[in-house]
Amino acid sequence: MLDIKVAAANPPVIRREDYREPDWLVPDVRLAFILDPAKTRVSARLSVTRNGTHARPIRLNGDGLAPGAVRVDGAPDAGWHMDGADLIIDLAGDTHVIETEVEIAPEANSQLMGLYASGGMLCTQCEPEGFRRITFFPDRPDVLSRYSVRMEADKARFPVLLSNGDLVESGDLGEGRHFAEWADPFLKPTYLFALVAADLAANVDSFTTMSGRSVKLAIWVAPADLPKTDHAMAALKASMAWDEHVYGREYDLGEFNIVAVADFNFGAMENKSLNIFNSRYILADPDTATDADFDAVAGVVAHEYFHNWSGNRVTCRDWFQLSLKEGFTVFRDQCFSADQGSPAVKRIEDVRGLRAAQFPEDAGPLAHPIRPESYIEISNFYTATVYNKGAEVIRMLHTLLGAQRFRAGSDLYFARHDGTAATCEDFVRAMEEATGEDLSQFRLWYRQSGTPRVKASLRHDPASERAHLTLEQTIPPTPGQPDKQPMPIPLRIALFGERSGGMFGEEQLVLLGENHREVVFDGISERPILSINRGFSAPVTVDSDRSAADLAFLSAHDDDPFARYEAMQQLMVDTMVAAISTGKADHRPVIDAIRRTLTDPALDAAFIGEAVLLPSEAFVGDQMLVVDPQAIHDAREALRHDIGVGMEQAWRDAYDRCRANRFEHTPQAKGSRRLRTIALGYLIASGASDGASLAKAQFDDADNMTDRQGALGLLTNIAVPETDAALAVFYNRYRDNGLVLDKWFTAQALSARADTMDRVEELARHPDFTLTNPNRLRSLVGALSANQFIFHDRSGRGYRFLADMVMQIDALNPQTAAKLVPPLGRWRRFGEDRATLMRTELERILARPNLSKDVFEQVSKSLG
Ligand code: B3K
Ligand code: ZN
Repeated sequence: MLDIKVAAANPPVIRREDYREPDWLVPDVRLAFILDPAKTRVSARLSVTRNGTHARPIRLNGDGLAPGAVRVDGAPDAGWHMDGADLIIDLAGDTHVIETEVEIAPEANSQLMGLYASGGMLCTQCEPEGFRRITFFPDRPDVLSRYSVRMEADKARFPVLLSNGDLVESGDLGEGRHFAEWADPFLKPTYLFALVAADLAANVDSFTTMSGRSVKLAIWVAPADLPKTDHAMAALKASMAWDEHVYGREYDLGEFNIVAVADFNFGAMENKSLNIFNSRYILADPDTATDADFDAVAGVVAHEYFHNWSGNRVTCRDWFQLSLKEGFTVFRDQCFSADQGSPAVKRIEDVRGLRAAQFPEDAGPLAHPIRPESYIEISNFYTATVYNKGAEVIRMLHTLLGAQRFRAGSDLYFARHDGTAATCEDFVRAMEEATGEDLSQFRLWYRQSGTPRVKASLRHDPASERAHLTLEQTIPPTPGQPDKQPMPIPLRIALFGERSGGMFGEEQLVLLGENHREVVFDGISERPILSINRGFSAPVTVDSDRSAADLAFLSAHDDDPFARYEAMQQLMVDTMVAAISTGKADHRPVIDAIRRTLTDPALDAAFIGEAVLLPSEAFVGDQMLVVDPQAIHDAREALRHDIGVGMEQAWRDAYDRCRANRFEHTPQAKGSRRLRTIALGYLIASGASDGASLAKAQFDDADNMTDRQGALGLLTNIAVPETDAALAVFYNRYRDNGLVLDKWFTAQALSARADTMDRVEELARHPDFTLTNPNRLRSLVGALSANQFIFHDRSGRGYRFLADMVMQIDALNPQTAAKLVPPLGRWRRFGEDRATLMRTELERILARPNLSKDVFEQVSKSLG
């Protein structure tokens, strides 16, 4: 395969407003693959039709392809030429048949886009623009085709040949070769095409749909991994039932295949009826996967399955509409997971994720609306904003319309746009028309970037028994958007009586649609305490004038579990920020609130675990004007120490209470495991002399990965002899399991120990470290940049390390390299010394010749 490098100097900018319908459509395509890792021959037969009245030629996108043969209606001397990497053909009539042949080398494909080799198998990844690395085609999501695919391969090496749709025929070809032919009856864009040639075994099961059809389900993995696929299979069946029950959506083909691969740029891919997964989101058993891993497997399996309707049956017109399928599908998978387990804990986890990944994006140089206006490289826009803020926007619609009316809207959307490529506007319009609601102002959520801030202050007038709530919204300027219009912000609000502890009346849904609004509450007979943005009803930051005592009150009395958690978080953040800015720390209110939560018999362990956990150092940094990583670390450690010392016995009791003899995969047992390691963390923070030995004992005795990894994480954070012993045991036990070895790298990269940077640099030279496996890269490089205290060390070593990595990885895999850039782009949030060091590294990257457009876009925008 030719490797055509895009000159990064001036890559073109693609704009949403420039959208134009495709000039040519491809209703039918036949692909034939003669598969071989070193040299695969791809023959394509495209039936094309002119779209509208125009005289323009057809543009078939290519990336690194050289046309071997080009025929039009069977004639070999067609008039064609190359325009850059694309093949252009002049066509006289309105319908033609184009045939092309190319050769590609999957084993040389280090980008993991297109057809590539991973662990001895061949597989594809086409979203967003990988199909053009396989064959010449109008590679855009609004060209929908019916596919038939023929594969030929060596039978011993690749006994399993899969593609989209139904298997039509298969058989032997002699000389150790065989073939398979697949046909997909559903129209689909290129990005949903997939094939797999592999030597794998399947966990096979079936699901009977609501109309009584039986669907064959298969999860394909290496034979030794089969026992680790039961959880994914159960999640798949539960997702299929859930989508029928909650959205009325039934699966539409006779089979559904999932294939797990070790080298994958992200989580998984929803190719029609042939999902391809990063193996970390399929394989799970108690010995190798934590409870969080189990949940992630179920969540991603559900997400990809739900795409069959929100993404595949109705796809995106262009890549600016990405949130149409991603935001909606994340919302769907979040609701599914909430229904399967604890809705309160799921909501807390999702909001924590949003705040950790999306809020900083919205506050930095890469901020963009959930429907971006322009891009250089679309792969850079698979972001927390498009996915997670996108999901919050759909959730707000759900809140505003109510479940029933939302369902009427989604029914209309699916009915109206089935089999087509749609837009975000189509979705909003369907919601509007099905419910009669005017969503004009709501559309601003699609256009404006930045996290709105809502200032809330409550005034009580005892004489009139009235409370006045003043709400003000501001939306900070973001790149390209200096001024903002007020957005409609749905806020679930309640007032509690300080003395009685009870709620006044019912919770209200207040829509803040203007810059300033006043809400009056009558019959407020005692001093009220404000509970606002309950359930995190809007993705905003609330500034309120609630005192530590008010927050402590809510943390004990609020009936909304999210609000209760939130009050505790706010109390903790306020305490740390006050300690940093005044130099004086009053830890008492936090300790008292934690004690009350820990010993409240009405609360379950999973919720308690979330509530008593301190916000991360990064989150505290996000609340400050200038991030001072050292001061934040010191303040948080001091608070952790005092919580540990002040409640040592309570932590010991909780630790003992949560001890189990045997692993069970139940919500209760899971909650206990979570709380147990958190309790142990506080015991260690207290400086208790037996902390390290308790952790080592937990590590040694664990019969599951949650306890083992929990203990390892605590031990790697402290300088004790037990640390290296545990790391060595862990390494030797799991050295042949890539996914678990990732945990070993991550635990060390997340450590707060002074020698962490030395270790990370050493680990980058470890024989098990590789630049070609994205999971391994993220486990070391991604984890380091999430470690605020170490990454932002004054020396700039962390920045230099990251920049070196980005440059090395870019030469192999631009998409994954570009994903590592954003932490350096946060330089404006830090003091001058750090900002200069970070900028220097960004400039060093930018100066590198042959930079991909992926990294160019991230770095140039980060420099601003
Ligand atoms: N749709 C894919 C993501 C593709 C990312 C390409 N850079 C997985 C998902 O969101 O379900
Ligand atoms: Zn998705």
